[in-house]
Amino acid sequence: MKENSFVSADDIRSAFSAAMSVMYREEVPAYGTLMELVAKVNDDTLSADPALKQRLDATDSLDRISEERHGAIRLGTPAELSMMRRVYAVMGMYPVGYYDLSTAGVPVHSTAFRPVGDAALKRNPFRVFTSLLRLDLIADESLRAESAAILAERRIFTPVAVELTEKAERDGGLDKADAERFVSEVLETFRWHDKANVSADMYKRLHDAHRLIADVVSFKGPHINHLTPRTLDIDQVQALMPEYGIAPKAVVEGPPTRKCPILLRQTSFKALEEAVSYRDADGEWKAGSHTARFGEIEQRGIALTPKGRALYDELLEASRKIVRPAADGSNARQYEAALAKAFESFPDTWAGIREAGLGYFSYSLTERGRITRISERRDLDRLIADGLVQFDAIVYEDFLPVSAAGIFQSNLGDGAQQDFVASPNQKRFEIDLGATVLNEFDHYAGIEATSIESCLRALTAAIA
Ligand code: OOG
Ligand code: NI
Repeated sequence: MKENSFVSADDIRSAFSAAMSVMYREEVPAYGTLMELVAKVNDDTLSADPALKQRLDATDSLDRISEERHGAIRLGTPAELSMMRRVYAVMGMYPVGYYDLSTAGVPVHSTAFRPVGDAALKRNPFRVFTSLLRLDLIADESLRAESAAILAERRIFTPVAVELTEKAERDGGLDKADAERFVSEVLETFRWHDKANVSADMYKRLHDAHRLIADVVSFKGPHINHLTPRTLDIDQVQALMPEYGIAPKAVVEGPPTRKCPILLRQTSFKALEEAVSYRDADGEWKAGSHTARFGEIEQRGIALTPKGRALYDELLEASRKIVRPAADGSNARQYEAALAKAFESFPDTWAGIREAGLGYFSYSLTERGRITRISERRDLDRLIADGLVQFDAIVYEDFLPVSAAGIFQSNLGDGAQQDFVASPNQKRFEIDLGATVLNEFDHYAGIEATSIESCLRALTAAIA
């Protein structure tokens, strides 16, 4: 088969993300309502700010601004994780970052499968935050063994999805017909099943051990548990949710509102209680309920260097020492105030963030730089001061463990929080994954270094 008859991985990812959006809106109508609200707030924000509109028009695709940026699933076994990695690869999504959620009382560790190149991100940035259940953190040995046995029995991929993944690996891609089949077969893995795999008794035991264990072990597959469109004004969407009949989580996760946004801010509406049935030993179906699925929104800012990230972590920690956000929202205002206060010491101009070495920037030639040649390489600061080079923030495309924990917690029910001993195990995760994860800091540093190098090269190039 000729290579040029293959559909690009970016196009397969786009088709997949669109199909998932349609499916999830049907499955969770409140998510459709959230999408409407996001589209409205984005429209309002753009009409009120023509400069923003112009900037986004030049750098992003305005017509796709309100589309999904990410989703999340939770897997049960190493075999599921490694097969999932191969499936995502067909869509140009690769594991970036390692997140240990055990410290936050959630027995999983995770990575984000995402497009990595600039062009791929622009075409469609859809990512899936993918967690693997850690049965090793469950104290009850017999429950652990029973869970493992239940998980070993299930098949979360359709035979055709596996076959097409192998075909894509063998041939280097999929043609149009296969790509379409691939998308609809892979979608099956993410579908909701309201008939549990387990009895009501077993569900209760799993649920009592940890709600997340029940969510992973009790069902036929790793249903998508949320999707997340991009909003241009997260505070506004958070404030308007109740008017639209959806209940927001108590606080927005991440940094406070700022002039120069950093990292990632996110919030969600609380997971809904949904009807499910359990299969009892006598084959009878018994009615019950399960709470797992929700809708989320995100707003992204600049990627921070290790130094910037350390400062972020320190300030977040400091503000949480003053006010820890209560699940019922009763101290949300105090928390916001403490957060804003703590972050006063984080520079809030792009130049200030750059000078302090807190963020990653992409450098390019100014108009003057493009028509200027210099005889030898100069210091970057000097080139900026001379008006030859300009800098733009590199957007953070990854996740934040404390925020992710907050999202997990508020959607697992606001009740008792459980403690595990912190036990990050990236080595184990990578063995189970069958690959190493890309270090996100190295990645951003590489983008920055490449942009500097190409400015210097162009400025010192011989004049043609
Ligand atoms: C994933 C939670 C993490 C985020 O946006 O930080 C996440 C989950 O609940 O499975 O999606
Ligand atoms: Ni999320």
